[in-house]
Amino acid sequence: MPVNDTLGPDTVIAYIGIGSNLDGPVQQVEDAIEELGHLPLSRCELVSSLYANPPMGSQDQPDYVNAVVELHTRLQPHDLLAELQSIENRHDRKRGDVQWGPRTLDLDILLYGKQELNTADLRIPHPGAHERAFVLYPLLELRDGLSIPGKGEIKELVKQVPKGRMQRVDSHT
Ligand code: A4P
Ligand code: MG
Repeated sequence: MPVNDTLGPDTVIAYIGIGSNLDGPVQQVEDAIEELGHLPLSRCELVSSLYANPPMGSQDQPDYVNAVVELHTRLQPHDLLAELQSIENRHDRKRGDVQWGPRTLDLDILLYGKQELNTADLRIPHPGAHERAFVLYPLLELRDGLSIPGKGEIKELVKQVPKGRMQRVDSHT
């Protein structure tokens, strides 16, 4: 599973889902992409388009902007999670008690190589990845041959998940 990369022989290809629906979501997502590029032992290899889409969960919140990044990394999964949470905190992320409530920035580890992990604070693949349009379509844009371990090929999974009102947004850069 680890690939031989300029970062070193134990590099893993991970996919990070980015979401925001508060305080200037396009800018939040663009800033997060920039910050992901500066993570230790990591390189941001590919970035999907930004997509605007209706909220999953309570409809009483603004639309989301979502994107996915391919990150080559030598960080172990829990170290990567800690780095993502510190980026979220820098974006003034408030953890409310409403499930799937609005947020300035959410960073999820969608895939970490082909690894499957089920611990109290980290589940990989992300448990919602295979059924969410805002995850599957950006992943498909990045790599058309990808699979979600335990779930199947993304190009097959998208057949069950309509795009709905999801649309690309122009980024500022
Ligand atoms: N955690 C477990 N596995 C992971 C993983 N693979 N990646 C734990 C990241 N974190 C993971 O996350 C709660 C806990 O999940 C973390 O402490 C971590 O240990 P959180 O970010 O604090 O809370 P959350 O994001 O509200 O929880 P949850 O249930 O993971 O929500 P989701 O699945 O992230 O969904 N609608 C649209 N259109 N677009 C969105 O991006 N996002 C959500 C949140 C709701 N609706 C949305 C979107
Ligand atoms: Mg999350």
